[in-house]
Amino acid sequence: MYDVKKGYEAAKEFYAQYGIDVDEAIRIADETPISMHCWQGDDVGGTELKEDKSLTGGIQTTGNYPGKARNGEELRSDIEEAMKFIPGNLKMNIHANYQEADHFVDRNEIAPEHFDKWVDWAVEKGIGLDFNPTYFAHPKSENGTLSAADEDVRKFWVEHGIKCRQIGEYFYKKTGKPCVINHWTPDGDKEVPIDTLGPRERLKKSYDEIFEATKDVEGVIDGIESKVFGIGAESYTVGSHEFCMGYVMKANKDHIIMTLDDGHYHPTEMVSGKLSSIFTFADSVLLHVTRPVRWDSDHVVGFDDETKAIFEELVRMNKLQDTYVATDFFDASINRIAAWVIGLRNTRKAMLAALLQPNAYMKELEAKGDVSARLAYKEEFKAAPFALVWDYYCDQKGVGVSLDWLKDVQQYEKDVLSKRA
Ligand code: RNT
Ligand code: ZN
Repeated sequence: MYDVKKGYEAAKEFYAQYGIDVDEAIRIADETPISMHCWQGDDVGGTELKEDKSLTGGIQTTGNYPGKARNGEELRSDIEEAMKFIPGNLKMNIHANYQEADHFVDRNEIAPEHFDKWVDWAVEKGIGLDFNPTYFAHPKSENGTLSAADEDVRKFWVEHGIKCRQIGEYFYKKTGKPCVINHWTPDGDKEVPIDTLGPRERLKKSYDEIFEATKDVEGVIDGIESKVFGIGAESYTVGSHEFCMGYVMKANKDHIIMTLDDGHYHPTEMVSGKLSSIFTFADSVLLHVTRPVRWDSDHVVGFDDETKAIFEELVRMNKLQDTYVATDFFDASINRIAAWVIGLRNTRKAMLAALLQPNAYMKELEAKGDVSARLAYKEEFKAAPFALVWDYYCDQKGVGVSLDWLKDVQQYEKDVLSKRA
């Protein structure tokens, strides 16, 4: 191993030339919570006691890498293993289909106690819990959920949404940390329907009913997630971007915010390009950080241009502290723990990299109209000695410098994952 401390000292000097305080950047990146999604660990399968675990709703995991978690215990043990190598403040993000009742409980009947194993675990670790209604992978989700024309089906899912907000309040009360709930419905159509308005009016009505019935719950924030298309629903998505943005803005409630998933737009449309427009009208947003490859493929988050651009935008707008950052990817073709570690480390990396830029100075240059210097600075910093600061930070947190984590994850695979049928 190279001299990490020495590297950090050199980088600190480099950044100081541009008025950048490396330690302050580390502190902010370290304290900003990232909500780590549980569903990477078992390909979104969930722990409900039911036979058919097939994933529907137009999302898909591909790959059949051995060793996925088969129950809540295994999943939490895998999460703990991944967490050893992820620096900084984390929350745990679970889905309603990760309930652990000792018998089958349908989605409209879930209750706080069905999640007590997660709650006890989170409390013991001192971390917050976020939540997601599971409006998919269910026999009643085949012809729409919250927008269904069948009134019994629509009501069933409204009940599910209501239960989820009550459970969110329970998480808040138990952990002492607000619970961020994300509402995503897969509702859509393979062809453009003749009636495109009706389903949207019903989706609006359903959200209104969920929020009205639970208006007294405390400590819950609700993201409304839009999407452009899903597999099998290529032509029409009820909860489109315009629908969700319209809903959130019109609701005009502090707890109802937009969720932006960077896999949910046309391929040349970037979340980084949308954030300042949204922050013009809203106080906070929920981010689903993922990596779309040609479609909403939910590849493991990369330390790529768009991920970096998203965090640069947030830092430059001074909105990082007003953004709920959550990961959302599911790769079944590689070691699932490695997937978590790589994706979560990259998310944190992009955050730290954004903080290690001469943002204040570039703003000054821009205000003066010196656009040539602005570009020169922007480009120069792409090759700044960021990795030296990142390594030092990881060293300080004891999460493994560079690729130190890899051999431990491989060992865990040998000792634990490979023994699972
Ligand atoms: C689907 C959405 C949604 C899901 C999770 C599992 O396209 O991104 O957020 O990935 O709820
Ligand atoms: Zn998402």
